[in-house]
Amino acid sequence: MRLILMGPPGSGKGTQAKRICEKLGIPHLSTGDILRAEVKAGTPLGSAVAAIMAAGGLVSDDTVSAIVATRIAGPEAQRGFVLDGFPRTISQAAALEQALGEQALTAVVELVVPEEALFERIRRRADEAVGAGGPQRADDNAATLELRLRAYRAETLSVSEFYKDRAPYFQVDGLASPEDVTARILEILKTAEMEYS
Ligand code: B4P
Repeated sequence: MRLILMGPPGSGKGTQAKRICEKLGIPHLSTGDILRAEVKAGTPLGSAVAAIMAAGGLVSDDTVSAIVATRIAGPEAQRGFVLDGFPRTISQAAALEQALGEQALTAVVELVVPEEALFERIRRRADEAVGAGGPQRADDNAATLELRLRAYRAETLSVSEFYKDRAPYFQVDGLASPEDVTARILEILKTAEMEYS
């Protein structure tokens, strides 16, 4: 099972990837989570990317592509994986294709959520983090979300087009409840596995 979850920032990729991975027992490869862990640990990589992430920009293709290539070659990814937040550019998609070699993608699922709803979700997540007494994500505010959306429109929208004729590609209404979105993705995976394996 090799799934790519796509969608704009705040569309629920992380939320859904966690649920699907728990259900299927496969690793959740989130480039955002991996990079945030590097920032938190104060590694050289974390120090190099912290400002880019806080400003809503994209980390370099070479950096994220190398991280993903190492993870998908690892033993824990041999049964499959869910990629969340990668690829975000055509160059990353080409690097992934190379890293996968003969291994086909089971499905590429795009979560569709209108921009007004994204602002509301990010505001809620920031409020919840503060309410729980924890730190709020450096990029969870309206001004930075606007920049993340700009990066999404400029770089990532074309990745959807890239996959439409290269892999089983599906769009899912990301405005539905988290439970309904998960159910729809699982249904897609079941059909895709039967049709394309
Ligand atoms: P990411 O960590 O990938 O963050 P994201 O796209 O903003 O969020 P996601 O879509 O996962 O939202 P979530 O489920 O949490 O990236 C952060 C940064 O890392 C990037 O800006 C970039 O700098 C860097 N980066 C990462 N990958 C990179 C790459 N490949 N190349 C270059 N740079 C890279 O959901 C958001 C909120 O909505 C949550 O609060 C959740 O509770 C709520 N929600 C989710 N589903 C819902 C639903 N169905 N209904 C109502 N609310 C819902």
